[in-house]
Amino acid sequence: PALIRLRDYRAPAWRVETVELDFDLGIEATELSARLLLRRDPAQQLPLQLDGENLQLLSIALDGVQLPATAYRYAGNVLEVDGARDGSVLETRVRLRPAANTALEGLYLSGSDEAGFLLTQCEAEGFRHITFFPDRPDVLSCYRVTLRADRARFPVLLAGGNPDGSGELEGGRHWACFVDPHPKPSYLFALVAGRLEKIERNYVTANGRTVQLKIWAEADAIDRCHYAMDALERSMRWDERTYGRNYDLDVFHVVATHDFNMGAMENKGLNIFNAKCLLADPDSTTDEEYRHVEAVVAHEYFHNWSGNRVTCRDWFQLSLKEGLTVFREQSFSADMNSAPLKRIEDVSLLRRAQFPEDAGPLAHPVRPAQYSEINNFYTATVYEKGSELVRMLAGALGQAGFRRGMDLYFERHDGHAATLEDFLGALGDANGTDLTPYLAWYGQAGTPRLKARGHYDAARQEYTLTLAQPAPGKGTAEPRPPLPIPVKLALFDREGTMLPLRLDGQTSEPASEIVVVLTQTEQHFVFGHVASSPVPSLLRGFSAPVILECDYTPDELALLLGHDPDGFNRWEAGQQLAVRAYEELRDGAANSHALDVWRAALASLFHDTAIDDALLADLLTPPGEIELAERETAVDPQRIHQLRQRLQWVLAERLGGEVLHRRYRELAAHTTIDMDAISQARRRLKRRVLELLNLLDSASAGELAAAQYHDAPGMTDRLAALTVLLRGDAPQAALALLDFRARYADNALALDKWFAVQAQVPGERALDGVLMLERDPGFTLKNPNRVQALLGAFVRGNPSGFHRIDGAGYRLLAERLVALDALNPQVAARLATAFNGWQRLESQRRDAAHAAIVTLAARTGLSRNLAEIIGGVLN
Ligand code: HT7
Ligand code: ZN
Repeated sequence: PALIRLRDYRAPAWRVETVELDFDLGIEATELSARLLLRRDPAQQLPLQLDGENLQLLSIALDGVQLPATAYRYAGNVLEVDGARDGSVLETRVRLRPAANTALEGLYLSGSDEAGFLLTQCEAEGFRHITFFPDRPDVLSCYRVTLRADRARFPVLLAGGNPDGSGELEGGRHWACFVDPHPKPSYLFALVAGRLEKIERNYVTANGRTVQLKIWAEADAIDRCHYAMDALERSMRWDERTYGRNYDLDVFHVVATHDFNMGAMENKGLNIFNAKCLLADPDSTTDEEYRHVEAVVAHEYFHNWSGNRVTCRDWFQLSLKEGLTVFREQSFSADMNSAPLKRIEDVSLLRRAQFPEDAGPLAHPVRPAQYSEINNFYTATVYEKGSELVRMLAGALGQAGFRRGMDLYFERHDGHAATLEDFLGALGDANGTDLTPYLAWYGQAGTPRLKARGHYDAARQEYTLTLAQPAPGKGTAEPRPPLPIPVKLALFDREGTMLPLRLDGQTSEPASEIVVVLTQTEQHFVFGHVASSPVPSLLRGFSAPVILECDYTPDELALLLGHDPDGFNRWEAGQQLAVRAYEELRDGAANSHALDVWRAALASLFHDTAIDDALLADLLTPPGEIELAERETAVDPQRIHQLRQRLQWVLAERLGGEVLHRRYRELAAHTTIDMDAISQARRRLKRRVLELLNLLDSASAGELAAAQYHDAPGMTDRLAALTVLLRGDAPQAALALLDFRARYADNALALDKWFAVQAQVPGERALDGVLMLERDPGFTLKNPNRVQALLGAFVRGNPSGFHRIDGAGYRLLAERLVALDALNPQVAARLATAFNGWQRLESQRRDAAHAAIVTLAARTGLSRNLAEIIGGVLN
C-alpha cells in the first residue's frame, strides 16, 4: 500500500471557507447535500480534488449549474472536478447506508435498527465517508449543519456548534440547525440523532459565558451520567485556573454510545464517548474505572483548546494535540487525586504498553515519518511517550515559564493548524530559550538508556555522578545527536536523610532536589560538601522516559524504598528490588540477598501506619508479567508467570498468614461504598492483601472472597472477590460467576467484566474458556467493547494463557482477526498488535507465532489497517 510521508507535505491547493450540510436522516439510507465555498491557493495550479470513500453520488453542481458526467471523475476515492475557480461553490448530494456501516467510521448506527441512534466518527479520515471534502486537518472551515428526520424515530437532533433554530416539517418530520463560529477541520465534525435522554447543568465560565452542559445517553444509562457531569465541571474550572482557557460555545454536548472504536472523541461542542469512559455508578463501576472516566472526560474537554482551537497541520503532528492533552489530563488528575499514585499509574502504563511497542518491529517516533494507515498511529508512543516529552519541556521551563509558553502558543496559533516546531518555538520564545534540542526526541524511535554511576571522594567530600547515554545511533546509518535528558535527583545519607545539594561552581543556596540535564554522550556532575558516601535517588518522578541503569546494591534500594519522600521513586526502588529478587529466583541463586532485603523492607512498611493504603498496595505489587518479559531474550510467558507467583508467595509467607488475615479483617470492617480517597485506598489494599492470602492459603482466601463477593457494596469489591475466586480455582467460583452473569445480564459494561475476568485467568486452560465464552449469546464480534473484553483481555492481559506452547493462542487470534477485519478494520488492527514481540519468544513459541502470522499475512483481501500491522510485526 502507498506510504504517506511527512517530507512530502504540501499546503492545500484548495481550501473550504464555509460548509453547509443538509442531512435527511434515516437508518437504512441517509441523504445529504454539501455546499462548499472554495478558495484556491493562487500559487498552485492543481485541479480541484476532494476525498470521498464509498459515497453514492446523486448529483453535483458547480456555481449553480449541474455538471455533466464529462466534467468530473470519481475514482480511487478521489473526486476531481473541472472548472472550479477561487470563490466557486460546489454542491454535491450523496446517499449513505448507516445501518450497514460496521466499521464505525463515518455515519453509523449504534444499537439496534429499532431502538438505536445515529452518530458519526470522523477522526482521522471519517469525514470522507460522509461527503466529498478535502479531508485533511489543515483545511479549516465554518460549518452550518441542518438535520431533518422523522420526529418519533429521531426526537433528538444534535450537531457541533451553537443551535440556530429548529422546527416542524410535514409528515411528522422535524429539523434543527447548528452553526459553529469557530473554523474547524473536518475531523471535528459530528452529529447525533435518535432517542436519547439527557441530564443538564448551567456553567458560567470565568470570562462570564453561560454554557449549557448536556450529557446524553440511552434511557437505561442516563442515571449513570452524574459522575461525568461533575468531572466535566471540575475539568472546565481547572483549565480556567491552570491555563486561563475558557469554553467558547453556548452549549457543550456529551453523548454516550456502546459502539465506539476508541475511548472518546473531542468533536467541537459535541464530544462522543464510548460508554465505558463515561458511565459510572458504584454497582457496576470499579474505583479504577471511576478515575478513568474522570480522566477521559477531562482529556476530551481539554482538547477544546489543545487540538480544536489549535489543531494539527497534518497527521504526523498528531502528538501535538494528543501528547499535550494527555499531559494536561495527567496534571489535572494528579491535582484531583494523589499525585504520586497517578504518576505510578501513568509510568506503569508507559512501561506496559509503550516500552514494548518502542522495543519491537512496530516502533516509531512520536512524530512518525511515514504511514500507510493513519488509524494505526493512535499509539501509546504518540499518546503516552508524547506526554512524557511535554512533561520534560514543562519541567525545563518551570511552572510559570510553561504557562507563559502555553499562553503564547494559544495566542499565536489560535484558529490555525500547527506543527511541533510551532509548539516548541512558542514555548521557547516566551521564555527566551531554545528548546529545539528536544525536537530530537520527536524524531527517533526506541527507549533511550541512561547509565548512572556514582563515585565518592571522602578526602574531598565530593560526590561525582556520571551520567551517560550510550552512543546514540550506533549501528544505524545516520548518527543521531545525543538527547537532552533531564534527571531530577536527590542524595541521601546512609540513615535515609536527604542531603543539601550544591553543584560545583553553583552559587545559589543548596537545595534538597535538583535537576541536571544530560546533553552530551557522557557528563560528570560534581557535588561538594558531601559528608559521607551518599545514595542517589535518580530520575525522581520519572523525569525522563528512559531506562535507567544504575548499580544499586539491594540495601541501597531498600533505603530508598524506606525513606524517599518522592512517592514515585520510593515505589520505583521497590520495583527494582523486586526485579532483582525475581532474577535471583529465576537463576536459582542459593543465597537470595535481594529477595531477603525486598521482603524484609516490605514487611516493615506493612506495619508503618504513616503510609497511605493505596501506596502500600502498589509497593506490595511486583512489576507485571509484561514488564518482566521485556528484560528477557527468550521469553517463556508461563515460566515468567510461575516465577512471579513464587515471588509473591515468598512475600506473603514473610508477612505471614495471620498478619494478612488480621489486616484483611481490619480493612473489611471499614468497607463502605464511599468514593473518597481513603475509602478507595482501603479497597485497593484489601484486594492486594486478599490476593496475597490467596497464594498462601487459597481455601481460607476463597471463603473470605466468597463472603466479600456476596456482601460487596459495589463493583470494586465484587470484581476483586470474583477475580480471587477464579484465580484460586475456588469451589465457590462457579456460583459467583453464575450470579454475576444473571445480575448484570442487562448491563453491557458490567457484562464486559464478566468476559474479561474469565479470559484473564492465567494458564493453559484459559483458551478453552475463551472458546466457550465465544458461544455465550452475549458475545459478538460487532461490538468493540465486547471484543476487547474477551479477545483483547485474553491476548493482551493473559500472557501465560495466550502464549501456549502449542501455538493454539496464536492460531485463535489469527482466525478471529480475519473475521473481525471484515467487520471493523480499526479494531482488528489494534488487536493484531498483540503479535508484537513474537521475535523475542523462546524458539517453540516463536515458530508457532510466526507460522500463524505468515498464514494470516497470506490471506487476500485484508484491510489496509490490518495489512500494515501484520506486515510490520513480520519485519
Ligand atoms: N482524538 C480521539 C481519537 C479517536 C479516534 C481515532 C481513530 C479512530 C477512532 C477514533 N475515535 C477517537 C481520541 C482522543 O485522543 O481524544
Ligand atoms: Zn486525545
